[in-house]
Amino acid sequence: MSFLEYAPAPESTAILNLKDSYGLFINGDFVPGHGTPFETISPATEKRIATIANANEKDVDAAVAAARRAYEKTWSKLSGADRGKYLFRIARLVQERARELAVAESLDNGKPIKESRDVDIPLVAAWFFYYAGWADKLDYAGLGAAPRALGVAAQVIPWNFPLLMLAWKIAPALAAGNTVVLKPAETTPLSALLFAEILQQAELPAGVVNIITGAGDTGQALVQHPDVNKVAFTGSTSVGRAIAKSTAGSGKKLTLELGGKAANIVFDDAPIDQAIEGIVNGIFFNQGHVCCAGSRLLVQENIHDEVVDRLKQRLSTLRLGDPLDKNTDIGAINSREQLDRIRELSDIGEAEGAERWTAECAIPENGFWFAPTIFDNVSTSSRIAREEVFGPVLSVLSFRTPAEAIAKANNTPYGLSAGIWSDKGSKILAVADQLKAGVIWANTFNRFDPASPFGGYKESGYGREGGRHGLAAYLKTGIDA
Ligand code: TAP
Repeated sequence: MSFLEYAPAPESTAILNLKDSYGLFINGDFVPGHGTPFETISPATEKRIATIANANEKDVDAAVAAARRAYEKTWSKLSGADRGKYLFRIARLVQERARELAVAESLDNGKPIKESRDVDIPLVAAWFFYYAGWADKLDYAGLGAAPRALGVAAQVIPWNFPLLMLAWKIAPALAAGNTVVLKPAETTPLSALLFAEILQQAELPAGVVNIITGAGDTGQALVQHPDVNKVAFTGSTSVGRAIAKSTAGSGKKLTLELGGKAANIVFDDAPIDQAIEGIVNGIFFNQGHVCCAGSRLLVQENIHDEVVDRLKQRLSTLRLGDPLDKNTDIGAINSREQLDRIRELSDIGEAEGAERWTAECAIPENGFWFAPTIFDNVSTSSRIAREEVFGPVLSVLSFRTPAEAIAKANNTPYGLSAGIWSDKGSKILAVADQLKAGVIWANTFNRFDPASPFGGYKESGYGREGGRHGLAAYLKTGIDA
């Protein structure tokens, strides 16, 4: 089969006005860090983008102290309506600078520009607009009478949706009246630093949000700091477990958004065309670097061959390459470390007997890349069926009856999300009722909305982000008081 050739359609980076080096954003200003600075690179080219300050314990102390001062002197004194005005202002500035933020995100993270432009950044603005609306209505959120802010929130986020995870953390924290110290991931600090410039533009009072860059030890110093009241973490289950241990008994309120191994269940009465698109979106969106990715396809046995054949055809049309090209479907893997992990788990999958198929595509010379891959006939005990690959790799398993599909879907230590594809509403509801997952999509996948709570069961963590449930994580409510 031959395909139309696309001309390159690269998004210009001229809109970016990047500095050569960035300091830590503490108390409203960029200041030097006391740790050894590091470089952030483009994963698509391995070229340096900027030098980034590294926060050590002294810097973490300064950031927490700034957040504490701002909490006591300004932020807790403002009315909800006034806090809301700042959040609306931030949301509008994100919209105004959307193109610039999308280019920065794709450059630093490696995700396709069409995703950062059409999904990440619009959702960032939506999250700030949504929580701006709640800031003066906390008494009516159904969380008990007169809920109160907790104080200083320590927030640590991963690299897969850098600015969106920042919005999920900062917007509800500020709406609820808390101040914040946030640490972005080491490999993707850029959009958080541009966001700090937006906070200056919005004239947010100094110290209300502080952004400190660094690696895992900076995150560890932040979450263990004795003067934080709340810890919010998104990342791997192993780090989440360590944080749960270190905060136990400290009185800090904790929410953990961890990994997942979602089942995407396709019944034989499903609309197949839509299901194929949904499976592709479920696992190949953002190179599969998605905690709620539909990484385990459970397909009913009598349509297994048709679905797998059509998936292979569809994957052969995906375009892998320059994240800044508007035609790109699959961008770069975020880091060499992550690429090594995807390769290792894929090799294990093959060694354990699953049938490996990889879409044919040209891999660029520099940068970190992994072509879309399917493993068929995967056994439930195989490591690629149990562990999070966090890459563009789909494991296919089959089932005969709804009961078998449910048992296989729930056979995982995780419980973040799931998908069901069927023509019958009653079947969808009956199956959804028995799946142990925080979010269940029906005849769609990977849909996000600020009004809808998101979070997991079991090793996927606890607490919810989004919706009024997301506010509860940042408030002392009747239950806690
Ligand atoms: P992690 O290695 O856990 O890193 C997450 C963040 O924690 C990063 O900022 C990291 O800093 C920092 N960190 C590392 N060690 C720490 C420690 N001991 N104490 C405090 N902070 C520490 O995860 P990752 O590899 O970046 O992200 C991938 C994982 O996140 C996947 O498992 C994915 O499923 C999960 N994830 C979950 C969700 C939700 S909503 N459930 C969303 C996105 C991602 P450095 O990056 O600088 O090392």
